[in-house]
Amino acid sequence: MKKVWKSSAFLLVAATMFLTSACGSSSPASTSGSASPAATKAAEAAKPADKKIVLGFAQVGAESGWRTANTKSIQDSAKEAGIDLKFSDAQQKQENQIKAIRSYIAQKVDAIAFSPVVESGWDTVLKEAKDAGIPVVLTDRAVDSKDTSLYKTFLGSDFVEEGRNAGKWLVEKVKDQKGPINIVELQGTTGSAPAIDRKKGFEEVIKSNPNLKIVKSQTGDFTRAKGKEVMEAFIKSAKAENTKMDVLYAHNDDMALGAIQALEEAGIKPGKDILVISLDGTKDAFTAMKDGKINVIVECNPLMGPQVMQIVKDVVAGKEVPKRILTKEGVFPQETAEKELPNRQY
Ligand code: GZL
Repeated sequence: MKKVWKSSAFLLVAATMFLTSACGSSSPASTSGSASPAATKAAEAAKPADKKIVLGFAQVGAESGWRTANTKSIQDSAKEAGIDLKFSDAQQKQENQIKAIRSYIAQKVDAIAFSPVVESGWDTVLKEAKDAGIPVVLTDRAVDSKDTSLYKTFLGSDFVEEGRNAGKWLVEKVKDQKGPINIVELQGTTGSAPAIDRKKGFEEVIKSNPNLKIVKSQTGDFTRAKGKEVMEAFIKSAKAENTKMDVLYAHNDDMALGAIQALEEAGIKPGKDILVISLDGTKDAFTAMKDGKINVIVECNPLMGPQVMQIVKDVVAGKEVPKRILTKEGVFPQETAEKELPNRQY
């Protein structure tokens, strides 16, 4: 009975919309011809229970172990939730993500979710989605839009706190050590929220110890290959300048693992000759930490698929969701590696 009620309500709302638009439109281009957002929302809310939600997801790329795990979590959870997922991989290019969002709008999906590769440059396309009455969910990374009505919520980690946690571990670790203590930093993708905020949080904490100084800092674009390449350049220039490198702060595991390869090839023992701090918490990084090559991992949880799907169902049903939803994560020093490794799911 409920289903019949649902579908007749749906027809009633749709009929109203049709009549409104037919009466209102002087030309197909005129905005008065489109149903009001309220009518769209009402129609969505009356979506027959058996009609599958269609979600368009624009993923950053496949640049790291973290991203691969995040993609799997999104895809598995959509299947589990009975949501029809349209998925795109932007190969870390903003223009590809914008293209994908525009195609989801054209396909009139029920909702759009994406992890913005960089913070800026989203207002225009998010406004197009809003004007089309399609709710947008930010996952993993934030945008710097001033207009927060352009998205329903941002579900992701607090990257500044992750940076602070990395800094706190280091300040404690070297509190009795004489200076100078030189830090080299492998930053994530330039302009991305995690790169900006992990740097910000780390610097905020280490300034409490004047012995700690970031002497080299460059992006490794969150990839293993680039992390190795940049670390090779750091090693070369440190040798030429005769400066020591005491700490590596890598914004993700893949860059840390690439850097570890470069260090070992140069005869430098990672985790011993140079402290290694990494973020994410992938299995490969925990294995390296168990082998003594990483000193601490600050976790960043990619397994947000179930939460994303629940949020999508809520926003399509017209329910209010919190503007900011935090993912939960921990800090794992080297001595926890052996015990924690079997628990790692990504
Ligand atoms: C963080 C995520 C970052 C990971 C990297 O939430 O955006 O992007 O730390 C990934 O491994 O490439």
